[in-house]
Amino acid sequence: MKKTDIVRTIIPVIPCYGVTQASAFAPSNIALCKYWGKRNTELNLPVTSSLSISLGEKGAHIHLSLALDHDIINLNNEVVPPTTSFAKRLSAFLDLFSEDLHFHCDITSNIPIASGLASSASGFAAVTKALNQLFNWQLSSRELSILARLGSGSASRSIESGFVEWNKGSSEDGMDSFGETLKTDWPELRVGLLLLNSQEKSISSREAMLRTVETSALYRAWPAKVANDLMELKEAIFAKDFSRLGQIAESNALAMHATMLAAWPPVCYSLPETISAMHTIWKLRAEGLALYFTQDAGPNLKLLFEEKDSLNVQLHFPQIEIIKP
Ligand code: 2P0
Repeated sequence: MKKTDIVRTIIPVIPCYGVTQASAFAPSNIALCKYWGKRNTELNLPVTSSLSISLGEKGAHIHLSLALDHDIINLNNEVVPPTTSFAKRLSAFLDLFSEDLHFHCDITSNIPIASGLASSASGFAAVTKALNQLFNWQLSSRELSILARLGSGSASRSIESGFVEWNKGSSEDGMDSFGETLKTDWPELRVGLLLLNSQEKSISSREAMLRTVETSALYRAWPAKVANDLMELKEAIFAKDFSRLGQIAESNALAMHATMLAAWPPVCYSLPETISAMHTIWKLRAEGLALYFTQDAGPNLKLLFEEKDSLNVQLHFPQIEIIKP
């Protein structure tokens, strides 16, 4: 099954013009229980479900209009050369909706690009929302999440906000694999972006995921770990049990990185400064500070804590950017 089959299922008439330009915003999201591994690489269908928290006003704003003869992509007011992998992926995504049309995409991300958060998730989700307006498709959040997933898996969790669970689904066409908000909030929760290194990553998460699934003996244990973490994480969220949430999120991230270390060739996103920050966090926690971390496909950490500890956390990590999700 191809991506275009799914697009045709969701959008029967292509294209139907709405307005001549459209704007949309989608938040970035941080997974507390990670998506790592696909059962279908064409449709970005995951092996496991995952759960994230969206980052409030941090994310991608997009302005979309029709262009004459080729796609024009600007990121933070700079032209993205069409030969870059980001431009190629975005153009391929736009082509799913109409090969005859071209688009002018102005993307503004208000999150540090080097943090690994200005990534594909909020970008593809925002583009999907803007297309929905431009062509007046009037799609539901579920349909938008399925379409955004075709651009990037984690984008399925950036259509809605708050705590979002991406249910892996089981159908072959992935029509039951989309993100949905949990009906609860947690105003005291804080995420701190800890930028440790802004070098470009040595291997894309897409490639690293594939390699892990294919070669890592530890990956066999991953689906059971996720199923258990996901269940406990939801209990912790509904019970507002912060230390339980922190513990599960940190353990889940470390287990994901362990599966990558066991891949061949090994994938190691951590740098010396990453490990050093982990030890500082563990030391502070042993001294009584309720501080946890999660790590994605890069060397930077995202700290998890509650509002009441913000000053204390900032004292130990003056460079963090604190986000109220
Ligand atoms: C996540 N990551 O759950 C995990 C944790 C990175 C580490 O989703 O190939 O850019 O486009 O589906 O969504 C990053 O992978 O990959 C990711 P594709 P994506 O947030």
